[in-house]
Amino acid sequence: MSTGAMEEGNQAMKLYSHPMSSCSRRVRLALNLKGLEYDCINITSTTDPELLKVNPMGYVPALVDGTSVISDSYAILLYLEEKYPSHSLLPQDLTRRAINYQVASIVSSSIQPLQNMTLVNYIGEIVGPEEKLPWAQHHITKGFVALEKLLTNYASKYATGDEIYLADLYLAPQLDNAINRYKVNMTEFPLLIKLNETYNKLPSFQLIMAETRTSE
Ligand SMILES: N[C@@H](CCC(=O)N[C@@H](CS)C(=O)NCC(=O)O)C(=O)O
Repeated sequence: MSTGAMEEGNQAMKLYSHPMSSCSRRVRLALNLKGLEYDCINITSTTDPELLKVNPMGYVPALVDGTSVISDSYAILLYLEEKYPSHSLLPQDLTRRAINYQVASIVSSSIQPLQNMTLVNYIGEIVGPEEKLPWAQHHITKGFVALEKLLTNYASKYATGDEIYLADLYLAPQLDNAINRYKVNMTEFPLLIKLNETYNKLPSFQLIMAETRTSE
């Protein structure tokens, strides 16, 4: 049990989540890394009234921490970082910090929304089911080309150094989606493959990724 979580009137935080959601997994990885206890509420419908109360968009994740109700993984991660600074998600160096923001932004704005299952299924309906996979692969590959280049100058053990930072929390679930769900050809991305192998060896990451698999 983390001391931080206990400060809020002894109430563990609540995370509205789904095991297959890469956006939820980012937040779960951060909560684990920071050693914060939380109750995970698995949502099965985006019209669930309980979810709509905490996020009118009907998306996961959403976090309830005492009286604070926050949705959108980026807002949640920054909130957690400021409220519970132990195991910082951001490096001290300002350039490396900015690279973490950039990776987060590429994944959350230019990759994940374009391979979200709702959108991919919609593409299948309006264009044809055979277009679903090529659509997702195209958009993921475009983002990965940029990430592979960007991280060449910054990666070490992890994406931007020898510690796990925000960029890793965005990359790990996105790589998992790309490789295991959308069968993206990764031959152009040796650095991303190496990072993925590193994430897969981390017990806390393994646990969260394994839950994705068992819910499919
Ligand atoms: N920008 C939001 C995106 C949230 C989002 O797209 N969540 C997905 C799961 S990763 C979802 O709830 N999808 C359900 C749907 O598209 O109806 C975030 O980072 O939290």
